[in-house]
Amino acid sequence: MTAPAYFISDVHLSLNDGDQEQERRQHLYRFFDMVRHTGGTLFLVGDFFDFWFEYNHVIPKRYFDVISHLYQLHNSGVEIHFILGNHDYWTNDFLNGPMGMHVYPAEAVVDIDGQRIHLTHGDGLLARDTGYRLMRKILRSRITVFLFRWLHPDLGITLAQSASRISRKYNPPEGFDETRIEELSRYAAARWDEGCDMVVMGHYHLNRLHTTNEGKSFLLLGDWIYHYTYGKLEQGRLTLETWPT
Ligand SMILES: [Mn+2]
Repeated sequence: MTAPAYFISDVHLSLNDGDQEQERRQHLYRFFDMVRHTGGTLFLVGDFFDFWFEYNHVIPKRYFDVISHLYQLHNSGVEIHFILGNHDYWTNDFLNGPMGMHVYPAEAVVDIDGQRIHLTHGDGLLARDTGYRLMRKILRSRITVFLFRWLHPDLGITLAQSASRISRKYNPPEGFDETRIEELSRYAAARWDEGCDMVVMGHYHLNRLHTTNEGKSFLLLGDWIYHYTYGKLEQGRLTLETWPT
């Protein structure tokens, strides 16, 4: 894995490709151009797609241009690592097959630029997420995936689109941010104790970088809906950057 390393999460690329979505994608492709220019490694830290489900013979065609940009980036020599999130967990053999991406169904620990990094999308980490963790188990179970796969893709993808719209409505109110960050920081500290230097996480749509005096870092990546933030690791130093929009 070569430096610099870039980290983005929660782009939530939509299957509804209106003007706003096209504009978001243009920002993303300009970001990809920058990564191609510097070279290095790109980490997608989950919920890159708002909905990704691979059937045995079908992938969502509304993502054709995204897929093609990712493929060009891969072909230019940039290694792409995809840590799956709660919106794009259902991969099969396409992204890590012909697309040449490294796919991680749960968290990943990687060594790059002299740093050991723990990467996780971050969903289900809070104590209050008990109900969510159960739902996640069901949604990811072999039987659910098997049954969903037998729905016609036009029906399955439409169902998933409306489910994703509903789950977006139930985001916790802003006031919880500080307590959530405190709880997530404890998770990060436990990973530091295990020997990791940096913990990088998405999901919460919060952008925050905390570095201790000992040089340990915890990065919450924000998103590409409101914040357009990304992480960059260069010469052993982790920064939180904002893409100009
Ligand atoms: Mn998420």
